[in-house]
Amino acid sequence: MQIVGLKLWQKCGLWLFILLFCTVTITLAAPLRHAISPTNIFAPDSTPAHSIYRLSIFLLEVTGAIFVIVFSLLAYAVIKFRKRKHDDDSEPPQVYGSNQMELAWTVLPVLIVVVLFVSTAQVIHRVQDAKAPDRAVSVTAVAHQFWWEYRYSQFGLVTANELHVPVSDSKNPTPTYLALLSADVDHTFWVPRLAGKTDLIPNHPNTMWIDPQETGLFLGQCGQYCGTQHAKMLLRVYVQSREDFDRWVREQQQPANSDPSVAAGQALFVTKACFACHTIRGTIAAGKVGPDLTHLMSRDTIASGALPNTPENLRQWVHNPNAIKPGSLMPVPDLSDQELGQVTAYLLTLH
Ligand code: HEC
Ligand SMILES: [Cu+2]
Repeated sequence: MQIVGLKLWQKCGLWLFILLFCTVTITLAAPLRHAISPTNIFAPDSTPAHSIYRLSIFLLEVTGAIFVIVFSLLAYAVIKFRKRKHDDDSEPPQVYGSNQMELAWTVLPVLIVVVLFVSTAQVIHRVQDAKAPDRAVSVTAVAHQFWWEYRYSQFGLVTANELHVPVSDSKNPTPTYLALLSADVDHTFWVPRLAGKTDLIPNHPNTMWIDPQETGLFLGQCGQYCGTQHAKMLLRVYVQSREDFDRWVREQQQPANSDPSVAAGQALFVTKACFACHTIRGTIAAGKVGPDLTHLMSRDTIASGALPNTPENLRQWVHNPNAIKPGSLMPVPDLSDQELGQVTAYLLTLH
């Protein structure tokens, strides 16, 4: 095949590029479904995510087919009718007013758009209007700058940053319905393997649901720029077997441990004003500005997934939250080294 105006090495380069592009695309796309990315949108694990995944594959197929047809016709015309050496430079025959063709290129695209619209509307309806079965777990998720509060009213417990839900099997579905609220600005709940994005808007309750079919940890991220530490407002969803979930609920329902050996730290929690922002159930601390710390040590991470929950990190955090999350809404506490040790020791008993 000849491409006019290009030198031999340029032609070879062009073909090589096309070949390479195709190979890379195909090899990347094949294992995409199974890639072990915890936020892989091509590995859905919950009904809403499955519906969205199937819809996007359908849309990709339709638009991919259009691309291949249009591109092949274009390539055919460009190559077949290219300028040749012995052309006489006269104007080719001009064609005007073909009703058939004009109808075809108006009606076909309209039909395609209608099909895409209807299939999208169906998925939105199926996800949005699904009724919660009786066995559903309901959780109120409240987004704060820059962390998540989870209220399980039916179990009388509150936790933060790590959402626990039971696994749902298709014969006996136990989906989790989330009421989404915001304490300040607009945030978005987005765990790609479980569902699409839904915003948490002040004074405008939204809802969404998930029915994860596998146990494990599913990760996500606040999907809406909500302030300086938006990037460290991570989502962690722990999907557990029913027994594990029930055990977790029972543990979380307990009031906080009270360990006399850390009384000094517990007293500092009050005198240093921590209690004004944090709740520790079973003590006088009932603040609502920061995360509930009743069972702090049952969590794997602190500061909304920003750090693993280790004694060292906890100490660092209480020493200076701003060093870890600059702009975080926890003020730097005024603590001596000894007091810092005592407060941290107290926190470490909150299992
Ligand atoms: C003005 C309110 C306020 C005060 C006072 C305050 N905190 Fe906080 N605290 C917060 C906020 C808000 C967060 C969440 C920060 C984030 O993740 O962006 C937080 C997070 C934390 C966390 C991490 C919790 C988790 O699960 O991620 C710990 C531990 C903590 N605070 C301990 C303390 C201690 C100890 C004191 C007292 C020395 C204290 N806080 C004083 C508001 C406060
Ligand atoms: Cu956010």
